[in-house]
Amino acid sequence: MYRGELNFDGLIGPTHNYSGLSEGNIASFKNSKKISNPKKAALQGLEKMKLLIDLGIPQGIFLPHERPHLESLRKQGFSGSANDIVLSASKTSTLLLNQSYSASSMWAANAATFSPSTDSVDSIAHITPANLFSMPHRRIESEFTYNQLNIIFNSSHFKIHKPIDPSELMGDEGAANHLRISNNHLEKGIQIFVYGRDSSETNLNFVARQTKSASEYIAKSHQLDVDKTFFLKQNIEAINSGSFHNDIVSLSTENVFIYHEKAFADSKYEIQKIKNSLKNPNELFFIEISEKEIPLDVLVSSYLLNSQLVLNSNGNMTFIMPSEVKNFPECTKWLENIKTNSPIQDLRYVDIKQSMMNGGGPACLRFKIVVNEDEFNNINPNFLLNPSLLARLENLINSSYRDNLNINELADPDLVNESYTVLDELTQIFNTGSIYNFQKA
Ligand code: SUG
Repeated sequence: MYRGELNFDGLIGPTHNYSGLSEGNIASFKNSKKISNPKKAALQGLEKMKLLIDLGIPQGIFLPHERPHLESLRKQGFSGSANDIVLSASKTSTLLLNQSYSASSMWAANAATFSPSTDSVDSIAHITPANLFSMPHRRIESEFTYNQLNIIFNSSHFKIHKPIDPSELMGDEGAANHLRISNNHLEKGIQIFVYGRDSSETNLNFVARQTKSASEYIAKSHQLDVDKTFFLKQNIEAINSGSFHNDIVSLSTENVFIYHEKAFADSKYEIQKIKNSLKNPNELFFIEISEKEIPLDVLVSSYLLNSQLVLNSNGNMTFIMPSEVKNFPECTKWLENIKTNSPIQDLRYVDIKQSMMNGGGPACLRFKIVVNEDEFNNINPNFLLNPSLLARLENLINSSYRDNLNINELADPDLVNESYTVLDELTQIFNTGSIYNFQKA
């Protein structure tokens, strides 16, 4: 019997690489063309999942998506066998090939938006897969995400919506732009949707991925109480400093909400509006980080707030940060004080460098949900990590993932088979039957 927070991390796939595909994501550009280590990446991801289990929080897993995604290459006119497609794409468009090979589904915070049953008028948990319109290599994730969510979550207790029809006006990036604050996980809370641009704003000179209309659409279809739903705009300065998703400059868990003073447009006014809506705002911890304490660019470079804040079995909170944070004295100084003025009492660091080099911190790697006992019992148990599943996954990764992958090797036809063999084994381990296109052909 379990109730509370549960995270689904994206298992890092065998084609993890650095292609520099994400405009506005500083790490992705900086590390473009570097040699990746898919084996290390996947093991680092599993280590983080293990930590959550050690803290008493069950851990779920999303399977990697089918990469290369030949379907998208076929839509671009490539035809023939898998080998033919990869070879001709490598000769005429490495960009299209690289997009079809991205392991970006690992960043599960972008998989979907979740609203717990306590917040919705119809008392059912709602999940909307993100359409990830703004980045071509990510746009191809939504279809498989939708299918996978339907395999994991029983429709008796979870309403899985279709992804919003993708368009310039309706860009949706999932939970990375969504916050929830409540006295405790299972009490009715408030939800904050953070968007980068109003749908009428086009031709901006920065990449604002989430649109207000998409956020409004989700709030409505999740049947949220309008008095408890807020729409905040990202501050342009934050986006331009590299906060392409809001979860790099703010985070929330239960009654703790931490944000940089420059995270939101009209921040003082908007935060006050949220406080005014609460019965007892003093019971909540609104922790603002000032520019003086930690300059915005330092916050973005350190990924301090792209961390997981979780309630541990001692009843206080554990802050799980990327180890890179230790390199920033402003952050370590700020952390020295946090224990005295918040429920955060335990600081942990994880080594997820392989993901960080593509701009994905601890919070990016997970899709967070909160469930009651009944809902927990309606989640497919094959997708929950336990010691034997962990051992099988470690075994597979150690025996079948490459130690290094240069982006030129994406043109190697052997990699197609290698990747599909791993995915095929995963479907056996998770007992899903045939879920990938190459298994259905
Ligand atoms: O969408 N990186 C991801 C990182 C996602 C981070 N997620 C959150 N903040 N929640 C992105 O920019 C890099 C892929 C490449 O360059 O090959 C990438 O897609």
